[in-house]
Amino acid sequence: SFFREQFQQILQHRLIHSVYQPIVSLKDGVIAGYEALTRGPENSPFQSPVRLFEYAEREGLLYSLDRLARETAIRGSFFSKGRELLFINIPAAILQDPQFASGKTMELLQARGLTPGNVVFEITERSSIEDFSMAKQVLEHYRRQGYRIAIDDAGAGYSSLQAIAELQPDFIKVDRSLVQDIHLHKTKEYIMETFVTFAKKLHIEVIAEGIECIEELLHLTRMGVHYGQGFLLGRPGLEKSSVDIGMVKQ
Ligand code: G
Ligand code: G
Ligand code: MN
Ligand code: NA
Repeated sequence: SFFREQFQQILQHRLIHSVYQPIVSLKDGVIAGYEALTRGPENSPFQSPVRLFEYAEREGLLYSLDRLARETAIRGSFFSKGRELLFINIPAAILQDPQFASGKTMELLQARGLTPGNVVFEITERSSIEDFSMAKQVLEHYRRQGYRIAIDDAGAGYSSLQAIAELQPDFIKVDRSLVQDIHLHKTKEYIMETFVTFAKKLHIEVIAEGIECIEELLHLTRMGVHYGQGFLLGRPGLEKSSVDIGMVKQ
């Protein structure tokens, strides 16, 4: 079919690229790293990563797309210093496979002057993990190699705090539905506070996603949230960002 052909072309000719969105320290505005976000060919039905990954999963091609996306993310990455982090989304289904090969990941990292310590794998909380103990084992395997782990979209899915704690993440990325207008909704504030307190005790760092306005930024900073991401701080793009938190806050 048309879709199958388009998708095969994408895999075969590597017709995807990554855009990068900054993740910023709310203390001082320093960019801690970038999240890589996959984009398909412009004006194709597969421009959106959601469409790409949904189709790949349905057609049994998730591994191929995931590998290509990770390689593309690393190849296109730019770092000013060796300490910046590259956040890469990993489909939940991949965590069910102990053989989940890192492919050429290590070589590609080295070519960029990076190590696994520079990479954070984002595991979404939205789709519930089928075999939790398997997911834990796979993540443990990654951790031993030096990669870091973030729970993505936290607060939007079905995981309990206990499940999150068991996965021993380095970061919790709180979903943008809880960030949007947080200054106007006490319930969102209480949930965020819970994440901050919980994370502090377990030495996990909190990233607030989807910050779009100053009021949200100020509120989150006052609450002691460590990092922020969102259109206010920087849109996904092809170039390094610069953020002046002082300017933003005035
Ligand atoms: O960038 P955008 O808002 O279109 O992303 C939509 C969704 O697609 C997000 O949930 C994001 O995590 C996911 N996504 C983007 N890039 C990748 C990728 O390379 N791999 C995976 N698994 N998901 C991605
Ligand atoms: O599921 P995940 O958190 O990986 O989704 C990341 C996506 O969220 C990115 O593709 C990006 O386009 C989108 N995003 C990033 N910042 C904002 C924001 O401030 N507002 C909205 N609406 N979307 C955002
Ligand atoms: Mn993400
Ligand atoms: Na997210």
